[in-house]
Amino acid sequence: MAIRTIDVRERVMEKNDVLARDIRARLDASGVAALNLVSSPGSGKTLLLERTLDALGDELRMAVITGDVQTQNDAERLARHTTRLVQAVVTGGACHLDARQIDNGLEAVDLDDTDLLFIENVGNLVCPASWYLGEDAKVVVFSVTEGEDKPLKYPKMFREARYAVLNKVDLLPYVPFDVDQAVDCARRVNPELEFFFTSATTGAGLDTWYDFIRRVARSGRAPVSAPVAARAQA
Ligand SMILES: Nc1nc2c(ncn2[C@@H]2O[C@H](COP(=O)(O)OP(=O)(O)OP(=O)(O)O)[C@@H](O)[C@H]2O)c(=O)[nH]1
Ligand SMILES: [Mg+2]
Repeated sequence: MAIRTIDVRERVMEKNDVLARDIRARLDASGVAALNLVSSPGSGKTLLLERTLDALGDELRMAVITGDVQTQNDAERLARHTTRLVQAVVTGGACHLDARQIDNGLEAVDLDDTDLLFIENVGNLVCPASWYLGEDAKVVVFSVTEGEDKPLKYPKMFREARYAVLNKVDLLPYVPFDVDQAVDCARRVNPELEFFFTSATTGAGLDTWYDFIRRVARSGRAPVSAPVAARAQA
């Protein structure tokens, strides 16, 4: 008898990418840029978004979809910094967001009344790298307490990202962390990576980040990474 093997994972990913491209088309039609923030747990994604909503909420129309494995804590935190709806996705154990969840989240977002969509992915440096959500770009956030070699240990995430935020620079006097070495590790994996150096607590480096967010929101697009571009066009 012939044996038929089905690569379930591949099929699931294909289905995801089809839906993600549909999301991308809808975002494009409304001129909405989307940034997908990815990181290990606790690098500072939510605090960075809280600060961004505070700083730019009067000038830009920003929508947020935030994913967590179990709680809605991040959505509740973010909702205190915007008058707009913050969509919470509880993945119930899954270590990443997928396009279906973004599609559901967008049902409540008026894209014609939006300049920029932020997606805060589940804190995990592995799984979210494989999932295209229709974003313009992944922004990988990592912090000075995590070690310089994270890009080499989790290369897929740093390859998929177009932007890297090195956060918690306020802690540099207290931890042995070599910034040049970290940047070098990241650029060895992805020479295209554009860096921001921030402290979401003190505010250091945030003006440069805000200028970038303004540019992305006003142009309705952000330069994409090569892997994301390939998936968007497949
Ligand atoms: N010192 C310092 N602490 C920070 C900075 N940014 C975030 N934190 C702290 O780091 C902890 C985690 O921050 P979050 O913003 O919750 O991190 P996250 O990436 O959203 O975490 P998950 O959603 O669980 O993956 C909190 O206690 C923050 O106050 C920073 O720039 N400097
Ligand atoms: Mg968070």
